[in-house]
Amino acid sequence: MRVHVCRLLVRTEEQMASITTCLEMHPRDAKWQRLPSVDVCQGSWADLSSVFASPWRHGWLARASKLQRRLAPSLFNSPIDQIYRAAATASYKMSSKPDEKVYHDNGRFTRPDSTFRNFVSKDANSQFPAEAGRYALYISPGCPWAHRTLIVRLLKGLESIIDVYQVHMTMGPDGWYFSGEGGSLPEDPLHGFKTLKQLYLKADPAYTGRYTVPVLWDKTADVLVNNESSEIIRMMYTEFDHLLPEPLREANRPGGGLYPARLRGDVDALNDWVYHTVNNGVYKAGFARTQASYDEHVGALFASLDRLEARLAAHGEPFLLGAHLTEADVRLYTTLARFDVAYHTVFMCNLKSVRHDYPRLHAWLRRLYWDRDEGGALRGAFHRTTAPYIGRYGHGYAHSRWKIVFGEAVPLVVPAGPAVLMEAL
Ligand SMILES: N[C@@H](CCC(=O)N[C@@H](CS)C(=O)NCC(=O)O)C(=O)O
Repeated sequence: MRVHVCRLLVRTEEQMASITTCLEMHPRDAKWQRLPSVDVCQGSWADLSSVFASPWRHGWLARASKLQRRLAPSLFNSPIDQIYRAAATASYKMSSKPDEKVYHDNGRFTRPDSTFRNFVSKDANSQFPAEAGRYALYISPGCPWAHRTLIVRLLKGLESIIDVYQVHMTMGPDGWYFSGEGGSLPEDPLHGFKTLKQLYLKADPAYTGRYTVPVLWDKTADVLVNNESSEIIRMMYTEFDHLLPEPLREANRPGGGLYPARLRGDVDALNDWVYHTVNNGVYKAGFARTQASYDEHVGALFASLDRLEARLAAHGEPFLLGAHLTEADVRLYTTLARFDVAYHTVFMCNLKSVRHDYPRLHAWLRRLYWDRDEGGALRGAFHRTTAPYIGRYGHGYAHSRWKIVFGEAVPLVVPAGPAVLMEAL
């Protein structure tokens, strides 16, 4: 059975604004409940306002924007009585736990696991052998997870080996799309697609998860290899080394590379709590839909930033794990580069700021950001992947929060500050 959900968005009492959502769900969980949405949709303005008072409204809003045009094209620009008739035939269900596309569980932001988990290998006989020109990364430069892959691609000197295809800085109704604006390609250069969703459905027509960046695509086999940034960057360290000049190979990097055998336990341990409380912690605070969830996660976030600051103070070395850059630095960097300009303002992560309250993290951040030496050890990787976009992070996050938390039901307002995006060294 297919179940439809309708949401009416009312801007003023006089003017029925539009139906912005009619979305379809597949009841695969016995805990889902049937709720009396039909009455609401058929009803008066007073009844409509009860939709927005409903504890279920956030679930509707979260699902709404991605699916609306595909599922309800006929409801767009319809006369109001047709909308009511369509709505009267609709009903909705709400899950007590998130499915692949749902971000919230009782007001707490949850990030579903990535789905495509194959690996490129240096072994020429493997399913995905490392070859120059064979792979492409689909990215949005605003996304911190995609940003990891951009940094490592430059750190490793993989520019001529792995292509980058950029989508628009913000998502549309169907998620990421190609716009031809602000560095985005006009369309997917391999298939002519306009959205990332089309690419995911090409990879797997039965795919029901989120259409996330980054995506590592195999151009030769025309398949999606992997959409998990933490794994994509690890492939990049070692599996392409035979295609690179000697100095760029991991074995020849200072300290033994980005994920050196002697530090693996330490890198993994650090990554683990930094991921949960910092990288993803900012989202748990910024996308929280209850005060309790926000309070909990904002507290954990700043406790971890304090811990990172104390760590740098204790060892006095330039990087998180000592004298040399490791993966742990790359993973923390993409969050801290966005911190004062987006998470502090838009995500309300504002107990402290990096620039005013964390002198060592601030120095660490600025050293990475301001290193523009393309011939140096860092190859200007942090600056080149951040500076062109940092001015748009605030807008990007305001837009995401507007979609995910407010379901686009309020005007989008973007904070102006801070006036200085990254302070000088
Ligand atoms: N675990 C994934 C997370 C990727 C992710 O969540 N990317 C976000 C952008 S920052 C995305 O594409 N979201 C699309 C959506 O939720 O529809 C990774 O690290 O690669």
